Amino acid sequence: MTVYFIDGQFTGKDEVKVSIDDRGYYFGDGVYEVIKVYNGQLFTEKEHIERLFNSAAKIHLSISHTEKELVEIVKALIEKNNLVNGHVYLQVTRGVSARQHHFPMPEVPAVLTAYTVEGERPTANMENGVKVKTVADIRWLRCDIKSLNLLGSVLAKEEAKQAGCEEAMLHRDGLVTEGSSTNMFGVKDGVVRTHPVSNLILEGITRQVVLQICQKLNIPVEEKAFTVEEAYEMDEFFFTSTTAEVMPIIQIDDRVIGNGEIGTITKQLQEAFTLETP
Ligand code: DCS
Repeated sequence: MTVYFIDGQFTGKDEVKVSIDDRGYYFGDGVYEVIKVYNGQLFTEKEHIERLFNSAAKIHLSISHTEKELVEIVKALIEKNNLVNGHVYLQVTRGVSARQHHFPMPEVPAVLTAYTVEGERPTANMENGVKVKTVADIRWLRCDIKSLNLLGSVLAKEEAKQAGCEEAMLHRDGLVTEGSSTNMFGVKDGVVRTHPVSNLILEGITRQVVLQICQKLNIPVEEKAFTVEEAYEMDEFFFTSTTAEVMPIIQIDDRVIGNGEIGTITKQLQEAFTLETP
């Protein structure tokens, strides 16, 4: 049975007790992270833990552990669960308090939950490419926070799934922002294009790794929003995330991208990304 970490203790899944009054349950009042594990080793954990603390600070939530303690807890979970390949899920909520919108007064401790999930690289999709569906981005205006409030993303992903697509490509005022749980990239005339970092997207860690790889490989990058129409006309397209890595997109709505096969730059980035992982 998977070992969980909750309320300062390691425990079996069946023994995990969550209060009905947890603010995560009532309001989605908390933040989370997903960190990938390859061959028993964490990948970019420093960046993920740092983003967790940044997200928490943006919602005025104080985590009752240090960054170092969190890494230790995560490493202990990997060991206790004998996790080889998969990911660690971490969430922190604003604690347990009778339901009222404003912050608990007096303050209550934040509740940290963490556990591991086994999973291999999505190699079939990485080799064949996937389809995405354009969906209006109805989320709030603080998408830079990795908040537990995911209803906008949940509805978008479901709409994409119903249409037989792997992911939703979100657009706001005609401009592509990101995916429901991924960052979106196009390639046009050899230039990699993606939405700039702002309140409208989550600054993905995989996005950062990919942009660093582009720099190393001398692939030009333009961090500037593009329209859905421009997306249809890209030579290549892909999305990135911790679990999806560099995922080629071969079709957006009913429009085939390029010649319907994985693009050469996408392939180059996939290969370089794999070399970065433990
Ligand atoms: N954009 C959104 C809205 C996300 O939720 C995520 C991560 C990303 C971009 C990509 O960020 P990373 O590269 O740092 O993963 N979503 C996580 C999730 O909910 N499951 O897996 C990753």
